[in-house]
Amino acid sequence: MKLSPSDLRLYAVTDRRALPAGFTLAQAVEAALGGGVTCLQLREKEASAGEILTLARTLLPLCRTRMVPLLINDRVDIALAAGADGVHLGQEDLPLPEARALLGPDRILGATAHTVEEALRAQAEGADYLGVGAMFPTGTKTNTIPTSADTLKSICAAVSIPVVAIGGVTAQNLPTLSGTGIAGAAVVSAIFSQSDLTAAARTLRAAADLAAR
Ligand code: 3NM
Repeated sequence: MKLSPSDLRLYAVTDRRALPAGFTLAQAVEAALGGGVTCLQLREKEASAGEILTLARTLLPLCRTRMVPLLINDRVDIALAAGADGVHLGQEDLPLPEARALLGPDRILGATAHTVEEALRAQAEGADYLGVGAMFPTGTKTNTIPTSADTLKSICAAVSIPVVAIGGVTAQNLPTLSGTGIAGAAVVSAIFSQSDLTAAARTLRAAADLAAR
């Protein structure tokens, strides 16, 4: 699946620890997809490789039904084994050139960047899109690097690949990022910790449609 910028409009990143009681991840993802999520990243930091593979194989048909790309956090090997659409890699993960060589030209390669320099390097090394953050305070990830809307705007202007904002994004604060040039927003808790995931995704999708270029 080749990435189009509109696929990044509302990018949901999973975290089973955030789910309301009684939800399986598959149920939560199905509900979120129903609210207009356009891209899904499987990010389960405490799961084993085998568990992540099983989850990926469970989520892939749900995503395929809606033509939503499924990306795997950190693990090129699991993405390939599951037949997922690609990966998202941080600055500490497998270097992008090696990841691109393993993935081939057609799978999606996403990278995290915090500066214009990192963004340009990631683009040169084969990234299809960038995640930039943390834009707002977040309790979901520790050791985030606070990133300003000005830096986000500079990164969007410097690269030709699409950029998504991540970190503490909500439907309330997303409008403050309009005009930065983002293709969309990536969220964990603003969807996956909500009791009505479909409604939460729908509200965020409307905000993302307004804030994206
Ligand atoms: N990456 P929430 S912040 C996975 O700054 C991730 O690179 C970040 O979760 C970064 O939407 C983050 O609940 C967590 O704030 C985002």
